[in-house]
Amino acid sequence: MTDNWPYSVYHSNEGFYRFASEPVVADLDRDGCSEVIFTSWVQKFSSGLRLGKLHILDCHGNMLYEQNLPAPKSSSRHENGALPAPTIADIDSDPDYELVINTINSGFIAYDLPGSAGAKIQWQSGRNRNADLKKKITVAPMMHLLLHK
Ligand SMILES: [Ca+2]
Ligand SMILES: [Ca+2]
Repeated sequence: MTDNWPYSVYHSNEGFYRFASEPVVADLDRDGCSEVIFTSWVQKFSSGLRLGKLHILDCHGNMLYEQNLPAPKSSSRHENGALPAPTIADIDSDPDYELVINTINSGFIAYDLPGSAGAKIQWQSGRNRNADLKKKITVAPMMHLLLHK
């Protein structure tokens, strides 16, 4: 299969700029070709509605899935999107993983990742901590920053 890297989220026919978040990586269906999962956000607008998307690419940079993120919660906002990397985690204890996304104008959202129960998670979040999930995480340095601001 032909590689489609670099993958561009900007398409001039949309008429506005679209930017991409950091990615996470997982072979969701364990076919040996890892999926690259990220979100996008859009140029600010004063009217109309422009939405960022959830993007899932295959290991060759071909789009497998794209879906608009929700509309802004406030009617005074005209755009939505997500800047940080999504996080892959099982948040409801069903067999499949979910994708948790921090959006600009609609809060935290979560999507099911159907059929992902046996997924091979390679890069789980923006601060990838899945190298050893059983290992205790130390947050002391960040706590220090927060407490002594
Ligand atoms: Ca795959
Ligand atoms: Ca789940």
